[in-house]
Order: sequence, then C-alpha cells, then structure tokens
Amino acid sequence: LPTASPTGVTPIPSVIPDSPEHQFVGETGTKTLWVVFIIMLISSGVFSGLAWRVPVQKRLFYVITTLITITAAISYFAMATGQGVSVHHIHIREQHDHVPDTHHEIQRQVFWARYVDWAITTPLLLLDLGLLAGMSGAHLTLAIVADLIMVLTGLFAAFGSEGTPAKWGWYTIGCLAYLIVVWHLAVNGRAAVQAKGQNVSSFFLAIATYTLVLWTAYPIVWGFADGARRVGVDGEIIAYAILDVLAKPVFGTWLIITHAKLRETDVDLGGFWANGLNRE
Ligand code: RET
Repeated sequence: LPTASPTGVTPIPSVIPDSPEHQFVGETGTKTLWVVFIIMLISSGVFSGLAWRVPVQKRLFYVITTLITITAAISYFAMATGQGVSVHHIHIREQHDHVPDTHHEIQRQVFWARYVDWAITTPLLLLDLGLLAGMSGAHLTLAIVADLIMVLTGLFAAFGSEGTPAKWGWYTIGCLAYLIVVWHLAVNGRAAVQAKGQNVSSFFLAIATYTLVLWTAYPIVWGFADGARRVGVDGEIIAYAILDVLAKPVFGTWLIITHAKLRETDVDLGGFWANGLNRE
C-alpha cells in the first residue's frame, strides 16, 4: 500500500482494491467512467447534428441540451483519466468502554469534478424545464440560484470533516436548497405551463416528474457513498453513472423528440435568441 515518496507526497496508485481503509477506484469503476464518457460524447454529436436540421430560431433546446452532455463528457473524461479527483483523509476515532480510544485513518477518493459538472449542467437542465414551462425569469433565476447553493454545499459536505456536525450541516442546507428547486418546478412551473395548453402541460408534468424522481436519488446515493462511506468508490461511480445517463442523454432525447413534434413548445425570448436573423 502507498508509501511516502522522497518528496513526501504519497503517490496515488492507479488501482488498489476497495478495502475498508483504502477506498479507491477499481477496474470496474474506471471502465464505467469511460463508457459514460463515450455515451455523453455520442449524445452530444447526435443532439448537435439534429440542431443543424432546424433553423437557428428553433435551436435553443438543442443547444442547451448539447451543452449539458458536452459538459458531462468533459467531466467524465477528467474522472476516467484520474484527474478531477482528490484523496480525502478521514480520521476515525473508535470509543471503547474500558480501554483508551483508538484512531485510524481511511483514505478515499472524492471526485470533485462531479460538482463542477453539476454546477453547470443542473442549471442548464432547469433552464430547459423552465423555458418549456414558460416560467418567468424571476422564478427561473431563483430556482437556479437555489440549485447552485445545493451543489456547492454538497461539495463542502463531501470534503467536510468526518464525524463533525458541519458535514451533515452542509448536507442539510443542500437538501433545503433542493426543496426550493422542487417547489419552483412543482408550483411556479406548473402554474406557468397552463398558458401553453393541454399538450405542453401534460408533457411538462411527465418530464418534470421524471426529473424530480431522478434528482431525488442523487442525495440518497450521496448519503450512502460520500456521507456514511458505506458504499465503495466503484459502487458510487456505477450509481451516479446510471443516474447521469438517465438525467442527461435520455432526458435530452425525450425533450428534443417531443419539441420537434409539438409546435406549442417553441420558445419566444423576445428577440434575444435570433435577433436580426429573420432579415437574412
Ligand atoms: C447533493 C448533496 C447535497 C444535497 C443534495 C444534493 C443533490 C444533488 C442533485 C444532483 C443532480 C445532478 C444531476 C446531474 C446530471 O444530470 C449535492 C448530492 C440535494 C440533485 C441531475
């Protein structure tokens, strides 16, 4: 197991089997990261290819959705190549009845690249949903700010000192911020979408429900993996991989196919998006 090098820096071995003391990515985890990288890359190619077939005026959802999968592809590339990850030292104190407390340390890889990814992609996903529903800029902005707070507090929680109240304090703030996001979609999003008619309303209801179910799984996975450290690094990678594929490429395909079929889903940004293009 890792020994200090002459520089005093502990080298990170590429593959150490997950053990209670050394929680590092294994072969399955690395393979999974590469597979998701490829899926995100292909989806980005398909979404941007489809965007070419429609006039610029109608490309907004395609562009947002492509940015989401491109960002994910970059983040997965970083994680698969071993960047975007740092080793977190976790001090564990065991209390015993009649003998002095014992101490030991666990090392675990924490993929901070995920949080960079989420800080960019979850606001873009909310933008997709908010524009679909025709939410006001005011509500959408507040939903996005709450979402950023959710991701950043999640990052602080992931690096928070183990066993201190601060760690779960950050997590609690993140969960409260998430509830604000849910509230904006469920209340303001649903109210706004009524004006777009029955077809868009029922589509919004379906895709927003799908989104909320998936998103709710993230803090649960986090709780077992980064929170309680009960799930190893490979398990964490696989769980997030499934969720990410459902929340990005599958979500995007559903949105774009429906948008192409339903004219009422067209977005009017009052000239901002295609200002002047009609004169070409
Ligand atoms: C954290 C921990 C803090 C509390 C909460 C979380 C929620 C994360 C979510 C992530 C969604 C990510 C998506 C990614 C890609 O498509 C940060 C785990 C509530 C909801 C959808």
